[in-house]
Amino acid sequence: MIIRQALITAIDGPRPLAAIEVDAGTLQLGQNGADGWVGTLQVVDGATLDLGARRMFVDDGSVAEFDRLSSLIATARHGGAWDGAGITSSRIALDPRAAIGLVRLSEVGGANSVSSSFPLDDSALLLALVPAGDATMDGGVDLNDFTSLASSFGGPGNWARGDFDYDGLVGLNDFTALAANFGISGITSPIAKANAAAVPEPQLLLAWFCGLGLLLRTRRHH
Ligand SMILES: [Ca+2]
Ligand SMILES: [Ca+2]
Repeated sequence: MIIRQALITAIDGPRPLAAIEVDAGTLQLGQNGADGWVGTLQVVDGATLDLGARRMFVDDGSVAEFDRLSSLIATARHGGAWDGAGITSSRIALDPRAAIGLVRLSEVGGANSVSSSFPLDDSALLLALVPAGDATMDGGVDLNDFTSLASSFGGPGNWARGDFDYDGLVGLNDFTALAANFGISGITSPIAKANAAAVPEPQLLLAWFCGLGLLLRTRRHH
């Protein structure tokens, strides 16, 4: 079953769909935070999918699908203004700390870490409204997220590895986004939260940042 714009009201329920295809304008999904599950997600150039507060699982976990969704989020993000076409959430205007995270479930603990009534496997993709910096998609920004970013810092990456501005690289802008939200939780919690890491002191965060700088310099010199 393929759902197009004309059937917008029909899809606003928790049922699996073969595909969502946004052909024009903006398709706004429910604001109630329910889950969605689709085989593939198509948004043509210039059209917009507004996820609201909804988690969206995409069964097609191919690299091509991941990259396509990633670039749709990047165009919607539009340098942080979140006013472009593509995949976005109108909730970000209400809470600028938020962003759309995109991960493969295998990157965040696997399908078993997600409580959902839909059939999920580890290769499925998840899009959800989370705080910028929340690499682990558990709704909070803490030491675990920093560790993900630090391990890819200065190189290529995706959301789960610390690329929060969708430019394909893990760098200073991504660290800044994480640092700005460090210690917050509770915007949404797409993934069952593991034991919460203790919130470090600000000076410790500064020490980490200095460590990152050293790491980057060391890599450049080799
Ligand atoms: Ca997190
Ligand atoms: Ca980046």
